[in-house]
Amino acid sequence: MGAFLTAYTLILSPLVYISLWLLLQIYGWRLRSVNEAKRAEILEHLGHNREEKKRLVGFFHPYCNAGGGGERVLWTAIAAMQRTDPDVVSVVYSGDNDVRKENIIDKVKARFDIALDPTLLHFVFLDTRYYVEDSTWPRFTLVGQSIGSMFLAWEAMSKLIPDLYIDTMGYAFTFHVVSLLGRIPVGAYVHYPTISTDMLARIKSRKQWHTNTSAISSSAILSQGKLLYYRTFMYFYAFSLRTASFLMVNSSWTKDHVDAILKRSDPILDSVILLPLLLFTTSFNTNGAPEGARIVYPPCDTREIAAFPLEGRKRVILSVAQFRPEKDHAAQLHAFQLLLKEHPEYKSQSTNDVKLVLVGGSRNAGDESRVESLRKLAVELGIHEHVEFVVNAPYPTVLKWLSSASIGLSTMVDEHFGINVVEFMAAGVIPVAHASGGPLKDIIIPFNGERTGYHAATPEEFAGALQTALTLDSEEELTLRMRTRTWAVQRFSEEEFEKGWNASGWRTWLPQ
Ligand SMILES: *[C@@H]1O[C@H](CO)[C@@H](O)[C@H](O)[C@H]1NC(C)=O
Ligand SMILES: *[C@@H]1O[C@H](CO)[C@@H](O)[C@H](O)[C@H]1NC(C)=O
Ligand SMILES: CC(=O)N[C@H]1CO[C@H](CO)[C@@H](O)[C@@H]1O
Repeated sequence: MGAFLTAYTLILSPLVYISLWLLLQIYGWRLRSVNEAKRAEILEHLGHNREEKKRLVGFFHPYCNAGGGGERVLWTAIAAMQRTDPDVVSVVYSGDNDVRKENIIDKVKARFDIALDPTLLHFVFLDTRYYVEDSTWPRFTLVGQSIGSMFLAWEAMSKLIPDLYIDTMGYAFTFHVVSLLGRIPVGAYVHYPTISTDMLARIKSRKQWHTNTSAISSSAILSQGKLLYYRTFMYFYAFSLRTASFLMVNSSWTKDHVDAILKRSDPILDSVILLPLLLFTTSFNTNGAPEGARIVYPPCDTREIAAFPLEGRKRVILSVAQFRPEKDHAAQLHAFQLLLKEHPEYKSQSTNDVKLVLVGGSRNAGDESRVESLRKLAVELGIHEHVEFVVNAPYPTVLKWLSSASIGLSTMVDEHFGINVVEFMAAGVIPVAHASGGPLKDIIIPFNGERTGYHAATPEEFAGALQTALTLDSEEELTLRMRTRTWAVQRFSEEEFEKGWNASGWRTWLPQ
């Protein structure tokens, strides 16, 4: 007990904090004082002479060579910056220290068709990426990875301090390290909140969910402990996000969550935690992102799809979705059955017949058995002769369906985004999607006050929307296809993305 009390008073002692704070200040000051030389050396290495005044924008993206959607955002942003701001050198902090700069640039060109100027791009390779790997933190993953990311950012700042730091992978906890050691402004592009208010609510209602273990959820005490863990984590996460000078998010869904987190208040934790924290934040900018996060949609590559002819489409209702449970393919079959029941003429083997085609990937045995039960369901509903399953088809086959179908069907509830719906639209396929999530808020919305597709929720509404889309007169139909394409291509274009970055105000945070 005595030892415990001593430890506790020690932790709370202002002296401990002040010494720690002093040490950090001295350390940060030392890092900053040797930074000028490092900077000059890098710029010289890139072929810029000393008279050119360059500014460095750092991108924290430890997995920059992964080739996914997050990387497309990163490289599109950097390419745009290189085009419009030749006095800015982009610095990418990457853990891919087994590859060379040229390899990464070549891969970006091959994968995304984005050409990067090597003279305006520098890589800082980090050796401690394992700190943020899942496998390093089998338990307490959230906290483990977050603390790990702080160490990774420490390595980053000890190697080079830029003029502005932008996190593009969702490591909000790194902001503190960067502000404290580098004394520079911080911004972020958030794809997905590290923890969401939904998660907290779910634990509160003590529902079991995907990271549960039966031992934890069966015990009330442990469940309370878990709630406290997530709540404290959320507290620190919100605290980190608020230190950012600007925040961008990739969709309405993410914006809703990030804004909710920014607005969240937790007076109890405030009184326990905030005071010591403030000591470390005196040098921070804490006025950040006052108006909340700004939506900047990631650019979608629609070039090939948007060249498909709009006329001469087959009477095909197309679904493009992995055979995962949440995609709710069964709802598609039920809606289609209703449609055929009300319009038996669509079953006739004439020019009038309508077909439902389900294109999708099957990743594992679970998906496979799902496809089997969907086939059975089609037989039970008596529509199997009008339904075709296209499982694990190569991409050219998917494109062939996109170029020939009339209507695109998507039934997933609360989909965060819905890239398949964007692809329907760019292809000129009239979308009919569930009235929720991204398709409702971000994608199928009026363009110049006119519709770009249909929403539905119940099987009856889906059948009704399909019927409406099938019976448009040919001029109306062509106009709708054209509008839906124009809208999708424009809204999710690189130009719109660049406008969003401009509007984030990143330039105003650079030293003049
Ligand atoms: C935003 O990022 C998340 C996580 O990577 C992704 O699931 C979602 O589809 C993205 N949204 C958009 C609009 O790309
Ligand atoms: C973004 O801003 C830069 C610099 O002001 C400008 O050159 C560029 O055209 C802008 N891009 C868009 C898409 O508005
Ligand atoms: C969603 C989920 O994985 N829930 C699991 C929670 O834990 C129980 C007991 O281990 C499982 O049966 C659930 O499937």
